Amino acid sequence: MSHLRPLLGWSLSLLLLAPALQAATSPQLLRVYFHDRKDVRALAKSGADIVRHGDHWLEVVVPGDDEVSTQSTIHIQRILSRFDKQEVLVKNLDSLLDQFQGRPDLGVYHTVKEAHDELAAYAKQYPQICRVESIGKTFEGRDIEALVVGPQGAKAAGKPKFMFCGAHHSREWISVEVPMTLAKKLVTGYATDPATKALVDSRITWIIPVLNPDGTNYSQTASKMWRKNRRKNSDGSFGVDPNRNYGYQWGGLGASTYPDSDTYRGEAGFSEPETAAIRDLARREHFAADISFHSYSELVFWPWSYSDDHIDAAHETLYKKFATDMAAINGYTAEKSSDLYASSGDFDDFMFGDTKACSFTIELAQTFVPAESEVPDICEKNSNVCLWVMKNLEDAFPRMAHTPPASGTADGFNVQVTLNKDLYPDDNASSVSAVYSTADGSIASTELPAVAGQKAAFSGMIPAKAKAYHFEYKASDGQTVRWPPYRDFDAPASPQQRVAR
Ligand code: 0X9
Ligand code: ZN
Repeated sequence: MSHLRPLLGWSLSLLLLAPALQAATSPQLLRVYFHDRKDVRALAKSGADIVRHGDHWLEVVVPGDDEVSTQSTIHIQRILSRFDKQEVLVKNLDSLLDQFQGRPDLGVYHTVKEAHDELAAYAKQYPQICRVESIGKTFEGRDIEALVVGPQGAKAAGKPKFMFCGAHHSREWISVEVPMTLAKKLVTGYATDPATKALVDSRITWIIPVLNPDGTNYSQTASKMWRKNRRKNSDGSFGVDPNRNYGYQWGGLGASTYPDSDTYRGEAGFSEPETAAIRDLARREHFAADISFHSYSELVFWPWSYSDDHIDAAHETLYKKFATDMAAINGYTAEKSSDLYASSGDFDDFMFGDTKACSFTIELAQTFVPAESEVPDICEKNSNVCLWVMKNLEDAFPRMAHTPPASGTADGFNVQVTLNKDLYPDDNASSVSAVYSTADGSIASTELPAVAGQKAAFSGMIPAKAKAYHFEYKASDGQTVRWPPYRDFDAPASPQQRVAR
């Protein structure tokens, strides 16, 4: 058919599109085919919600009249008419949720209240290992609730922190279920599973199952395909897309300026309570790694979203490896977030770009609200991805590399460290301290001088009385860097083990 396109493409596509779109009072799911990625970019820019893609096709939600209207929908329709073939995959997306007709408890899905009640019950039953914290209040006065799992009070100091959240987008109900499953696994597994206990005792995990409770409640009770939050915009329309409102590279590609669009970016970066809450939390807590769950597409994304530009090669190599490892657990595909289209103001760009967290977005499932029977499997696999992140990414982007003790005497053992100039090209230090603790609990340190003729390498001997050690140096910005950030290395046990092999 491709040779006919120049003649027939436009008129044919307009004919095909017209009836479906003109009559659209319910949200529809369309599949459209493209040849030129310029059209995809234009579609993303128009504020269309592109949910899934192949090499030459993509699936897009065309909003219903009762959700968003006029301006943005007309614009989306105009761009869609450039695509030369379209299929209506789901004529009325609301009907996906007919399975919950007359079931206000939404079956296996948590309503917002059920999710928050469950977090409260965990905090009551397991106060030694979790608490509920509100990280902010929404327009409708709901708390944005987090379950903070791990040692509480003073015992929390110095532990690596992780964050897992769902429901940036209201209709993506499955994204609530994965964080809820993780919460359940951590708090109920504590008493019965030694590996879970070890993980909970050594880490702080912020679980925010419903980041956008106003929108999620609206989707669950009123307008099923609702995506955004519930801000009342200046033009009388409702909602800002929280995943276009983060203040890192806000206002660029793939985010709409139309308030009634499903991807409306808001009036300014962090104008919304949901994104401001995450901003304040993340800047305060300094997460090592995090995941934001969405649906759907079965993808694991790494930054950047805002641009086709790549992050530096050293970080990207690691991101790609981690995302691929995660995708091996849930069976999804790992890709750079902007691979099909760029979208600005999103969560993981902010988390990585501003706070340096190793941050991912996962698109769960093959539809917004999978059948109830599919939910346990999705939750099992993806909560396992969270556990993998907690186990493996406390030091995702290490500041240093360490050559383990290779030689020693009765007096001590030799160590060598190298600054990780690939990941941190600006890092410099004139010397590095090895800080060690001894059997009697005292702490001491010894200076490791630079190795002659080598770039950013330092070596020296740590005394035999050391039991555990880490390294510290003053970076060029005057900050003291500790590496590894959250733990110590164990010193070799005996002089024999310190002798060169
Ligand atoms: O558009 C979004 O915010 C996410 N997709 S969704 O269908 N759940 O709305 C994707 C976020 C990642 N960004 C890009 N792929 N550009
Ligand atoms: Zn989403």
